[in-house]
Amino acid sequence: MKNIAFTVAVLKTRILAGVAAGFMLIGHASGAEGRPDTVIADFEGTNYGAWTVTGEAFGAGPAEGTLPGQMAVDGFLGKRLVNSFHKGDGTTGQLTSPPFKVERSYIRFLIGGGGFAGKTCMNLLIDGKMVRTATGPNTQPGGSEHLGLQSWDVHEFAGRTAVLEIVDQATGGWGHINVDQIIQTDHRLPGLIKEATPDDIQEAVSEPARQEWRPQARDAPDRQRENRTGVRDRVGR
Ligand SMILES: [Ca+2]
Repeated sequence: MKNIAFTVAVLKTRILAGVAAGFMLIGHASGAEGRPDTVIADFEGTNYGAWTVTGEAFGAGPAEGTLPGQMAVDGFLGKRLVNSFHKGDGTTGQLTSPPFKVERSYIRFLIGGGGFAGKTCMNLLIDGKMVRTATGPNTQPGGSEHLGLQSWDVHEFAGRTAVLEIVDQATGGWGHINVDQIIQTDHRLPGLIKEATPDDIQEAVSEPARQEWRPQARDAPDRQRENRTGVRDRVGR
């Protein structure tokens, strides 16, 4: 009996470890009512659709990845992304979304490029007033063109009409912004596991791993291997 109890204890430990690993992997941390995510923009079209564009920096439509003279861009989803490096860092401009209704607790997106507040950024406006902003990670020479996940808690704006602005008003080094895959979701970002409750873990276990929030390297198997080991291509052109 003792051996059986010991075996059960080991199994429980292993199951819990597996649950924790799976939980971190799929990042289901909200415990919300399970409303499906909605896509605000995936920037897969050849033009910006209902978004309005000003200036030269954003080009005529989403870029197919890296632009001439730019370090290799990765971390975006699909084939295209917003990339304001058209004609280099010296150009400026702005992309503005059509109005949309805030209908989930979080707005989540991929962002990279310059890290200059107010100058290389994406802003959320409610009634014309900026209520959230985000930048890329880079303010110094070097760095990386990798897009990373960021998220805003917007539950306090539920039901309100919002507008997104993607801004490039910087002209020096890292004077550009990259954005992709903007969604509304009830799920918190992966990485907030410390806030998980037992209900969250149960939810994570009861649902299959979701694929849509694993930004993939674009195509090349060797690039995917690099991503798995955390090494990024930092070679300039
Ligand atoms: Ca995309």
